[in-house]
Amino acid sequence: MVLDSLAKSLRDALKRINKSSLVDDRLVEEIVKEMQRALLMADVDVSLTLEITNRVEKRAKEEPVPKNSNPRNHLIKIIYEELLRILGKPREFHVKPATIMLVGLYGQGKTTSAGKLAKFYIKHGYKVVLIAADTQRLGAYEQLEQVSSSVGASFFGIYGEKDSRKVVREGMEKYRDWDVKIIDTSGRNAIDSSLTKEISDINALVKPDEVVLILDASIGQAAGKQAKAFNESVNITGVFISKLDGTAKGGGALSAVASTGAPILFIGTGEHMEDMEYFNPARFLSRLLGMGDFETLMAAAKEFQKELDEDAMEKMVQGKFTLKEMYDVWEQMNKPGLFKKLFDSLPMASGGMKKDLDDKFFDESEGKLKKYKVIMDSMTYHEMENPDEIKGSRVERIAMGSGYNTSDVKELLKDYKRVKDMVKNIKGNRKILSMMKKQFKGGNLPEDLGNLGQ
Ligand SMILES: Nc1nc2c(ncn2[C@@H]2O[C@H](COP(=O)(O)OP(=O)(O)OP(=O)(O)O)[C@@H](O)[C@H]2O)c(=O)[nH]1
Ligand SMILES: [Mg+2]
Repeated sequence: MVLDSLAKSLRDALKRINKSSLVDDRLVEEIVKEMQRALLMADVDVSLTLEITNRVEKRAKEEPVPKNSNPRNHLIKIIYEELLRILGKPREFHVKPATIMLVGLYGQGKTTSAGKLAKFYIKHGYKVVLIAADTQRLGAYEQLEQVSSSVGASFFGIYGEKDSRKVVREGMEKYRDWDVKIIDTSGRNAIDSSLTKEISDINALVKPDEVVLILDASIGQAAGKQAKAFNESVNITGVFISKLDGTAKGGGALSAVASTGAPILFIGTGEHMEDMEYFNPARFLSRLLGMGDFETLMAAAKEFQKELDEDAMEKMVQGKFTLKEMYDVWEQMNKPGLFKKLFDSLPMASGGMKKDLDDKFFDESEGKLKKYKVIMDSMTYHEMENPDEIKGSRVERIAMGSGYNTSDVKELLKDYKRVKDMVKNIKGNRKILSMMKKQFKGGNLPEDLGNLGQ
């Protein structure tokens, strides 16, 4: 995960709050000190760090605890809200046909991010072309061509052409009917008049829907100055912070950019083409803190309540949990991710159980659920009720009947066993069960958290 050490310190602080029997001034002061240390280590600006932590301290000491909360949750809520302030406001972003110009200094990750964006749009079903407007750097043409082919996007460039405007003009004309056009422009060592002119010219030529500035997270707070300078000369619509995976300074980059008012649209979390995320401050922070995703949780809890009757959770854990039950629950929720969302929402209580379930298990996509359904459809009723009997030739028969491999059938059985163990765990733990039920009713969640994001 990105910002590992910041995440760890903040999580430790929250754990400490959760474990303490009393929330008093001393605890608040210690937590505030810990936060200061963690934020400064992550390169967050000193005065911003002090501003945030002073507010935490003041609010924690002065604000009365609301009736529907308790001192511990209230302190956590204050920390969450104050940290959220430093990540800025999310910008609404719709995935739709668009012309996107990427700008930035040398080596910030423009070309790589162009590929990631292309892949992102292709996944959404759009036809994408990448236009090689970096006519300055040797090898830029080949690099973008290679990136395009690796993500399955079209590529346009004029080999050896020095005039980027010409390339862009011809590319835009030739790929007029393409849904998404991404223009990879050339960098410079610093923002100078030649760069500003080149970008302004292309801007005037194509009138892009988005001008996205790419910033390398490892430059830390300096990202803020760059964002400001680019914004003054070319009017950027959003920022893509790349390489957040490889630096402890990410907190500095994120907070400094956010403080300029330029919205952070995406973050790059690795060298591979799928290592990109849409940036939502609330979601990012919740994940960083290991709190589960409050926003998603609120939505998921509502859905869950709608789909399952009040005691369904209890029924699920009390009755016999066979493949049939698992199928029904999945069928009812019809969203494989929901289970993880709900589970993630129980940060502290479920720690022990969570370690049994790695991310891979939860990474079940729609595809996996569909696959499992098809496989289960090839089982007899007896097999669904007695999954332990599915062995040897039965596995082969089910695989044949479903059109999948025996390894897929075995994978399903393995996942079933893990869910079953987890359910058994919940069953044996009344405290967790009642907490889960409470969470779904929203009782334990600060009510206004759902509105903090968008
Ligand atoms: N770990 C990591 N590496 C990244 C990420 N994004 C880009 N890189 C790496 O950063 C280096 C520079 O990336 P480019 O995409 O070539 O940067 P650029 O801005 O196009 O560079 P110029 O065209 O030379 O100005 C490459 O080695 C990329 O693999 C990221 O999110 N994580
Ligand atoms: Mg490049």
